[in-house]
Amino acid sequence: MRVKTFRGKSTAAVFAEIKAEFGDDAVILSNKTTEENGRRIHEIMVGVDKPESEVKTGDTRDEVIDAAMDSIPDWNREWNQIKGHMMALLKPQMNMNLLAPRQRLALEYLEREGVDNKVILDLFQQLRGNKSKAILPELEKIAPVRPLDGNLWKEKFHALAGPHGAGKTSTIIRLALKEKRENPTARICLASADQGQGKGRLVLRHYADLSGLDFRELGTREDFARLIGESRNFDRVFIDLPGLAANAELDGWLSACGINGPCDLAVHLVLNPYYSQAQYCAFLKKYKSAKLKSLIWTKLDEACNYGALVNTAYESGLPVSLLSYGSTLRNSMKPACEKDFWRLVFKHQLPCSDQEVLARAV
Ligand SMILES: Nc1nc2c(ncn2[C@@H]2O[C@H](COP(=O)(O)OP(=O)(O)O)[C@@H](O)[C@H]2O)c(=O)[nH]1
Ligand SMILES: [Mg+2]
Repeated sequence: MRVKTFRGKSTAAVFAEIKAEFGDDAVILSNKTTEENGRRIHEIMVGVDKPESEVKTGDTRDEVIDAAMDSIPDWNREWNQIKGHMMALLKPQMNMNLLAPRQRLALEYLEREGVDNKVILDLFQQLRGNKSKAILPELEKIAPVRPLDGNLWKEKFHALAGPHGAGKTSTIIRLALKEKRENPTARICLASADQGQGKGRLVLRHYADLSGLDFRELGTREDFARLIGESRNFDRVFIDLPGLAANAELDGWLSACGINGPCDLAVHLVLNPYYSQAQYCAFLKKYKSAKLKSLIWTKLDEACNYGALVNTAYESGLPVSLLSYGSTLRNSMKPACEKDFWRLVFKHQLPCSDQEVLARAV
């Protein structure tokens, strides 16, 4: 269906325009009145099933843009077909006989898990002709881990970014509780830059109060400057960033807050394993920044496969730092390690916290 928006001074005028162009074939999709520079504008969006060639198109700026927008889905489909054909051409070059049965089974498994063809081809290149080569070291190069454990990360400020509802606030609370448990004298500050309507800020404050942690609100650039100024009072500061608006990007946002410079900050991107591939691409673009240092995967318990973890590591070049696998705040998160990561991918086995291992042993 082609979709086109008509605008005019009165509904009658707009309908006349629609009738002149589409006759009785148009379906009204929306009809609204807005104000622009004090003038009322009537805007009607219609859909029509006629093929493009039968539809009269004009050449005003708006009409040209409308026509271009209409053809995007076709262009997308065409691009996907081209990619599919390219992969189909490359695939036969992947002579599986050059691999040992073990290597072949692993690649076939990863493909079924949703690991992208690009990654599979890359792995094939590394393994071909060397049947004794183990696949795991190659995979570990593609998806490295760097556990978010105090000692490994020198940065004092750790900010969690990511889409709304990804699990940023919960992860910050888990991180703070873990750090406090392991090091009761640590001076930990929780800071909320999420000033939206959601409950995240209140929840964070509540846990800070309950656990005797410092809490700061970060509403303005001055708040960020103040927090950085008092950083020597803290051993670790966890910052809860808001989900960014549709047209905002992390780098611009950090600059606006004055923290994109040489401050002691690592940002971690919190993601869930069941977004679409296009969505991951969009997130990696939106959150691209020199300050972005790792990927945190939450809601692993809600996924049915884990190819996305491998694909996102491959595309971003970032290590995985944390794995979270339950909606509770305790016993639901673990710093990433290679063993857990690949058990998750190959066996669908969720990580097990040290406390759980202990509890089972007793
Ligand atoms: N099942 C499951 N739920 C989680 C996990 N992590 C967080 N959640 C839930 O996801 C919801 C959104 O989490 P929240 O931390 O508020 O997300 P934010 O908007 O990114 O701050 C909450 O209901 C959490 O309990 C997880 O690992 N597994
Ligand atoms: Mg939140």
